Amino acid sequence: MAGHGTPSTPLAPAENGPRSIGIAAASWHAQIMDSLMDGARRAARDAGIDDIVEIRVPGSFEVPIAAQSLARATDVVVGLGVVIRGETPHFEHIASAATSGLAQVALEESTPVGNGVLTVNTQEQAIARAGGEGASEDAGYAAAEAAIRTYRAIAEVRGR
Ligand code: RBF
Repeated sequence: MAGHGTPSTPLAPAENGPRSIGIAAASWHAQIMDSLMDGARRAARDAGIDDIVEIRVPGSFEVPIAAQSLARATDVVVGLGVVIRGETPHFEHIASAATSGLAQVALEESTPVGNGVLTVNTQEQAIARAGGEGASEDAGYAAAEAAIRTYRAIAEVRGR
């Protein structure tokens, strides 16, 4: 999956970029979460954003409410979580609450929100996508980058 459709120019500071970013992060699967958070912080740094506000919540189900709070205080938001099908009996409910909740926050708060909630079948898949050593994808970075690039794209139209 990684590589297809990903932005081709590296993320760098920009005039019209966001000045602040909120990271709303779940706590389940702590080590994988650490990698996702490192990725989101790295994207912020690459984009020249110093103002990083983080909220830690128990699970991915709670990520959207934290994202909403952050959307009222920061220019862009990224939601991070790991939901593993095999270990979560009500996987579909948590995964869809997190995903649709983040989409709802973006529209209701008019704030770009990146979706970095991994919904996977196994822990190995989550590790492969979380951007740690040997991972094929860097989902925390990619989600933060998406929010930052969306902010800039919208700013260009607003500046017309
Ligand atoms: N939250 C996650 O972020 N990832 C999970 O894989 C996950 N699995 C769960 C499995 C069970 C059986 C339960 C009860 C909760 C799980 N949660 C998980 C927590 C969920 O997102 C939420 O915090 C709780 O349901 C409380 O609202």
